[in-house]
Formats: sequence, structure tokens, C-alpha cells
Amino acid sequence: MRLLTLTLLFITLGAAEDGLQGWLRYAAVPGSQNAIVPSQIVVLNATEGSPISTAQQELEKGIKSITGKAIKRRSAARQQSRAIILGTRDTFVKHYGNMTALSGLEEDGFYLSTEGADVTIVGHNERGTLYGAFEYLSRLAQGNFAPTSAVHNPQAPIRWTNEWDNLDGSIERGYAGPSNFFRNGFVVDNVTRTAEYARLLASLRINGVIINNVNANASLLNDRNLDGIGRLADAMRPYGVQLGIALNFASPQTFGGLPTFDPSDPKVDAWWVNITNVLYEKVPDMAGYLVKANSEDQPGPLTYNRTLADGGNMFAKALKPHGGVVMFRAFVYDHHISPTNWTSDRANGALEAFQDLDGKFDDNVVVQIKYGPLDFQVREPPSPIFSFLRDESTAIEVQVTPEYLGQNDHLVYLAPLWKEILEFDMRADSQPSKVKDIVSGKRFKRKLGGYAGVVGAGANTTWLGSHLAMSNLYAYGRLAWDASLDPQDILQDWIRLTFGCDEQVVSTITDMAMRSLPAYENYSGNLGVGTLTDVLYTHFGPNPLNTDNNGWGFWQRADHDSIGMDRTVKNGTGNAGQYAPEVAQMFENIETTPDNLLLWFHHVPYTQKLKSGKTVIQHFYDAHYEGAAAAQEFVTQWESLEGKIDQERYENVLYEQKFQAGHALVWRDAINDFYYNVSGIPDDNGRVGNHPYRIEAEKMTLFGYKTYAVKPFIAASGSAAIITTSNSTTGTATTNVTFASGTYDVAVNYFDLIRGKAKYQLAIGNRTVGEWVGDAEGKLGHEPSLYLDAHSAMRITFKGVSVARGDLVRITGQADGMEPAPLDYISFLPPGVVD
Ligand code: GCW
Repeated sequence: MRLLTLTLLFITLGAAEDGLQGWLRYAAVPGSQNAIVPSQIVVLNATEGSPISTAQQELEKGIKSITGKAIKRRSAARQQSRAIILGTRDTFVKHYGNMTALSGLEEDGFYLSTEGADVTIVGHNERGTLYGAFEYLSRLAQGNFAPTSAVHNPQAPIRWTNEWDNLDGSIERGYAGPSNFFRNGFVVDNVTRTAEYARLLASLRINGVIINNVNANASLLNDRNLDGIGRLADAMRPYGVQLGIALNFASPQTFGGLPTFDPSDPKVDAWWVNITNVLYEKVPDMAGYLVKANSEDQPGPLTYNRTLADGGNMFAKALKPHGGVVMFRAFVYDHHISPTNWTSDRANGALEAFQDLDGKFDDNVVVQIKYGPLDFQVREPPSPIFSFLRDESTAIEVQVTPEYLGQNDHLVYLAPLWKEILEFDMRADSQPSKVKDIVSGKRFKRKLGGYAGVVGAGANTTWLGSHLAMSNLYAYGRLAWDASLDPQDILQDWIRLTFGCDEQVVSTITDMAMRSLPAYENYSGNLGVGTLTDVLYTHFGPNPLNTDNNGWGFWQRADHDSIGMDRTVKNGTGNAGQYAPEVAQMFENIETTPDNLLLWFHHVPYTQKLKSGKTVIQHFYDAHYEGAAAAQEFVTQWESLEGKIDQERYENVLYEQKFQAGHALVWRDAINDFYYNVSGIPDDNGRVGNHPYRIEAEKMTLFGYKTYAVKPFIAASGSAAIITTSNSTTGTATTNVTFASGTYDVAVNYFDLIRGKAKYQLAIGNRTVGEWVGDAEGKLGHEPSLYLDAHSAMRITFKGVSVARGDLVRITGQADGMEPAPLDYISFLPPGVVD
């Protein structure tokens, strides 16, 4: 018996788990052999390559893998035992007569019943049937065999992802390697990964994918790529996922050879009609277009004094005969606004751009609105446009790829952020107007509307560069289908499907993930000040010095005494006044503005008291210590799962959690030092700027190393680090332990730059404590840094090192390439201390 258990354990844990299957692993569920799962399948209608035949294959494969039982295909006439009946409503009714439940089916919806004599999966259309099959499998894979019977309908017709893949094979804001769609200017030949991706998306009931970057390249439209687009669409079609493309507005001129791209020029219109017709020959079910116009230097109709609606409608007319949709982005703003003007505000840009356009777009245009007025920050109010546009269909745009939120090297479960926005009541006309009901089309009675999620899926087997980050893609799809779901419930479905049903696994990952967004917000930008990443460089690590004094408008207006954007109507940028009156009033008034958006709407002294009773500045200090402490706990929590998760994914996630724990401290210190420096107000608890367990590298005895002033100064402890005197030097930094003899966790903070893999060795009392290489650039997904800064700053920790007072500490660093083995400090941490 024991041997059997061990063997089983080995089989479960031994399988290579590289993440490729995502939540569709169909891991064996113990005990499921006895569950009443049918042994036959009756497929009522399926042509080869249709979503229904995909559903059939998926059920055969999934059930075999989950329960170990094979199911046999039978025709309706030859069914002998309990079967899965699979088909669309029309064919089901033909074979079995009508059922009242089926009349409630809406487009893409499905009926799933496991209660009756058979398991019935009936879709409104073919892809609805596939969705039903995935739902059934998801239940089985989670060990849920309870009888059920319900109609499932989507809340919104548009449930798309946006991929920002470039033709050269890179992915803008992607953290998981190169594109699955393009290489060297062309669509790839091998579409296997495209099909695998479509499978994951279909299981989430996502029905459209924009395959290329909104900063679009017109050569997507060359002949070879048009064929390629056809190939990609063919690969997605069996999953009911429709392909769409992002367009460059200037294509008629830059690619088509016309003298202009003016939307009111008939030659330009004709050019678009023609290319659209050609596209529909290749992809008869193409979803439509996505357009970013007149934003961040992209061309658009404003160049010719035409309106954004003139621009959008040009595409709408070309698409109309084919049933296609234009997603027209509301992300329109000027990134050269003047920071010295107290009333200028990037957050106002989008509504200003659309203020005369309500009702002016054709009915197959959907205005695609980023969730907040700025740009995917850790905390923003919903965009005011949601309630401003009444006569347009709208969609919410969220980022599954966390550009400003740790770039998948920090665990940040995003569903709670999206949920908060979706549940926000915009109070249009003083009526309930939740964002989710606006984008679904329900509130303003629009036929179209929905969701656009920027994913950044890449060629890495983890798809997103991190196993845990897949919870975000999963949650995006689930919320796009049904925004009333609870983020924690969604998460737990994902955990069971991804890592199994073990209770400790489920509760531990749940706890980590549910604490992850608050932790990130705590150690990055608080109280609605913005995320405080380096907005002029990679958007990854902290650089609050770069937020103000440039045209990008991520301003926090931090000076010696005060901080925050005054967005009031009475004294500021007027942004609060862009909301419907009740909401406007709430944000205009400092008393009714929630603490977590205080600095978004108001400019206040650092000593301003929050509703919590703390001052703004003390809140910053405390939050940063709390957030960074939580990130340390994620490591120990994950370590508690060793042996319960396959080694491959265990190690992979552990590496990332350790990275996050170290980088959270970089964040904590950088932000706290910045505010301490600018305000001069000390931390009530004496922590900020006071690090008794550290020895600064620049204070050690250096040989072959020299001191280096780090920029920004907050990226290094004590503002300085050391680097080797040349790029081929091996340097040493030595000192003696001044702490009491005992056992310590010894942490070394260093900088890991790209273009070099420096080697390090730490020895204490002539014993080697550890050796490591500065090779994070190959292991982390975020855009690496060329410099010593808060993007490259990281930490390695050696646990439980016994040390004697007076021991010689020696760090040896061997430069490599452009990486001069940079070191910041070494910490001797007594048990329980994090610093
Ligand atoms: O968030 C910003 C990103 C850009 C992006 C742009 C957009 C595709 O930094 O990389 O460009 O928004 O959404 O258009």
C-alpha cells in the first residue's frame, strides 16, 4: 500500500510541468473512477475543425486523463448507456424535442446539465457548445461531480484579448519571450502555439484576439502577411476564437502609396474598403479592427482636422458588410503637457478628446476605454468616460500583463483591482450605473460592448513569464464572462486546476494571491499617488524622481511640504468635474474622497491626517514596511508547499518569490528614502534611513573595487555602491563582523545588469558561504536595465549562517562583459528581522 502511494505520488509529482497546459492539465482526480461520468458521447452536429469537434476531442482527452476512463463515440440512434450529448440548440431540438431551459440561451451561451439520464451540453452556437464542454471538464478536474443544471450566458458580446506583438517578434510590455505570431517581419509558419493559445482562451470563453500591437506596423498588410493572418485565423477557428488586427491609421499613405491618409478623401476610404475585402477573403469570420489614433505619436484623423469619429467610422463602413467591429481606443492624450501649469492634467485628455463625439460613431464602433484615466496604475478611479458616453458602445481595457505592477516578477493577483472598478457605481443621471453594466451594454441599452485584456502572452512555456501570473489571464476571462464573480472564488478554481485540490495548496496560494495586490500597493505608490515606477524608462522598479517635471503627466507634485494632484474643480485641474454629479461631488470634497484616492484628487501637506488617523507621510512609511514584510512571507508560504507541487514549477516560482522579496525591500527603501529626503519628516518608528544590520559596500576595504554614486540616489542604500575598477577586474570588499556571534540570515544586495554575468563569492571567517552569478536577465521576464538603478537592484540571502564577532567577511566580484560586479551592502539579520 505504502509503495503504491509512493509510486502514485511519484507519477503525479514527476510529470514535467512547464506550464504550457495552463489550467487545462486535466490532472488525474483521485476517486473519480467511481464518479458517474458517462462512457459514451453523442455528437449531434460537427464538421471537421468546428468548435464542436474540438469539444468532442477535448472531452475524450480530458475525461480519460482525469478519470482514467475512455469514452466512446455513438450516434444518437445507437446510444446504449449514459452519454454526453453534445450539440447546438437547433440540432438538439431536432433530435430530442424542445426543453424550456433552452429558450433562455443567448449568443455564445450554453446549457449544461449533469442531472438527468445523460450529461447534456447544448450551445446557442457551436462555440457555446465548446464552452459548455470546457465547463464540464473544469468541474470534473476540480473533483466536482455534484449534479447541476443551468443556462450560462455571457454578460457581454465582446470578450477579447489584445496582444501587443510586433512584426519583428518582440512584444511590447510582454514578459514571456518572443511573439507566438510574428518573427522577422512576418507571420510565423508554425501555428501550433497559436492553436494552443486559442484553446486556453476558449476555455475562458474569450472569443476574439487582436494579434498585433496597437502601435501598429502597416506592413502587416503585405501579401505574405495577409496569407499569414489567414493561417493564424485557421489555427484559432476550431476554438471559436476570432482574429482581429490593429491598424496603423497612416497605412494608405505609408504602405498603400497614396499621397494622403485623410479619412474624408474618397481614395483613402476606397483603399480601406479594398484591403478589408481582401482580409475577409482570407479570414471570412474576422472579428474586426483595433485602432489607436492620435495618441503617443500615432497618426490619426486629427492630422487633417477630422474628428476621431470620422476616423473610426471610415473603418466601420469598410467592416459593416462583413459584420466586423471597430474597437476605437479612448486612450488619446497629449504627452507634452506642461508640468508647470497647475491646471493641466493628462487624466483630462481622453474625455476632452471625446466630448463632442457622443453618438457620432457608427453602430459597429466600440469605444475601448482603459479602466482608469491615466494608464494601468495600481490605484485609479474609473475613467469618467464610462458614464459620459451614453450613445456609444464601450469596452473596458485592462492589462493582464502588469506593465506597472511588477511585470510578472512580482506576484500581483489583479482580479480584485478589476473587480473594484467594475463594481464602481458611476451614478449616471443619479441612477445605478456600475461600470460592469455600462460596458456590457445593459445600462445605456447598447447592443455591443465588453472587454479587452492586454495579455502579452509569449513563446515561453509559462505563456506570461510566471506560473502564478496565469491566474490573471484566467480571472480576466472569467470576469469578462461574468463580472459578478468573486475574485477569490475564481482564484481557487484556477489553483485547483493548475496545482491540484490539496487543501493546503489551495489555502496557501489563495492567501498569497489575495494579499499580493495590497502588498504591491503598499510598497509602491500609496493613497492614489500613482505606481511610482520609473515612467521614463522600463516602468518596472521605483523611480519617484521621474514622475514630476515632464510632459508624461504621471505627476505627484511632491515638494518639501505637500504632495498630490489637485484635480478639484474649485482649485485644480477640474478632473473631478468630469464625473457624473454625485461622483464628482464625492471626489471634489476631501472629506468624502476615500483615503486610497486622496492624492489622486487632492494636494495636501504630508502632515494631513487620513481617516485612519495617520498622517500621509507616516502612512507611506508604515505601508512600505508592511508591504515589503508581506513579500517576505510569500517566500516562506511557498516553501511550505515543497513536495506538494512538482519540482519544476516549485523551483521556478520559488526563484520569483525570492526575487520579489528582495525587490520589495528595494522598493520600500527607495520610496521611503525619497519622501524622507524631500519632506525631512522622520519616521515615527525610526526605521527610515536607519539600518543597523547593514554594512555598506562602500564602507568596506576595497581592492579592485571603487565607490560609485548610484542614480537615482534612492536605488542604493546610502546612495552609493561599488563597482570593479575595470570591466575585466576581480575585486574584493572586506570587513570584519561587528555583530555578536550567532546565527544570521546574511543578505547581499547587488545590481544585476544586462550584458554581463558577473560572478560573486561570499566568504565569512574563511568559509565560503555562497557563490552566485548575476544572470537574472535570463531568468526574469521584465525588461532588464543597463544601469545600476532600482530595476537592476536585487538581493540574495543565505539562511542560518553562523558567524563569530570579528570574522573576516570577504565578497569577491568578478566583472563580466558590461557588468562590473556591482555591490550595494551586506546585512546580518538576526532571526525575525528583515532589513
Ligand atoms: O501604457 C502605455 C504603454 C505603451 C502602450 C500604450 C498604449 C502600446 O507604456 O507601451 O503602447 O500605453 O496603451 O497604447
